[in-house]
Amino acid sequence: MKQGGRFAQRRIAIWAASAAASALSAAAAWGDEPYGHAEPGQIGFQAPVTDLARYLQWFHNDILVPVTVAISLFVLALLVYVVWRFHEKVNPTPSRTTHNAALEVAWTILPVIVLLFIAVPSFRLLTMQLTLPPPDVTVKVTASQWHWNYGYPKDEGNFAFDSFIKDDKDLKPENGDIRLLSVDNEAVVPINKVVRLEITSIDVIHSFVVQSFGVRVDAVPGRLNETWFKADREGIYYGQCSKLCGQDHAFMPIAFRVVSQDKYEAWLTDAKKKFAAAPSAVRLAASADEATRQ
Ligand SMILES: [Cu+2]
Repeated sequence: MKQGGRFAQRRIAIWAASAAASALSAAAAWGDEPYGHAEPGQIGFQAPVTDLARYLQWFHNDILVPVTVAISLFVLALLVYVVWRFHEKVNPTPSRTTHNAALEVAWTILPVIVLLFIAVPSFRLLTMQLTLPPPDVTVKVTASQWHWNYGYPKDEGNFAFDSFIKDDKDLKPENGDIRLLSVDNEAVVPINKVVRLEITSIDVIHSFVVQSFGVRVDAVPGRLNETWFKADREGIYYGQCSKLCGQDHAFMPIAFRVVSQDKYEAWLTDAKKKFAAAPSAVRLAASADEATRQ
């Protein structure tokens, strides 16, 4: 019995020590999130590079998390108090009260106030997401099993290209390649410009997510969804398909490179030549689909 008790004590001590250590390392990593991709052990968001993502992260970190923690602690405190104050020895004859008007009004009104408090920034965020400013650049994003296709419409060059995950053997870490995120062809957009994304799919539902932009939109076959971002930092920003779409769901990363206007124009000139004649799996899949229908 004593032996078992000592083991249990030791286990609790080890558990507490490891919990404290992981909390400390998480606290140390907090506020130091990398741009554009996640790192092992990270618990916060990836660093934001659009006003929308900054607002979204403020809403989560400074409103939702504190409200959730406060309510959880309040309910926990009530439970602990009830267990301690009303257990059989302390309170042998229980009260037979079934109603308390003041208490009932309070537990109705207080949650309403909490919800209103959350609703104001929440609706502001929704408005920001859904109100599209006049776009400078439009990119058509088409999802398919299991890669992305990026199309730049007529006024930008009228070309489209596929973007596939890089095989492990093709990775060049010295060039900043990241396993499971780097792709053969990145989408390139200019800095400080409103980029409109038109998002669709040619087979099943996928989901386009780039955390640093604060963008998350489903790619639905037969439907054109729209979103936007305006990145204010150059760099490469990764995302992943976030809707279970089949066996290679985890292997269709999204990669957007944000560059200066000059570099963007230079890329456009090259890309027009490179991709104008290149076969596109999206076009191939579409024609195969037509063939089966005939
Ligand atoms: Cu997918």
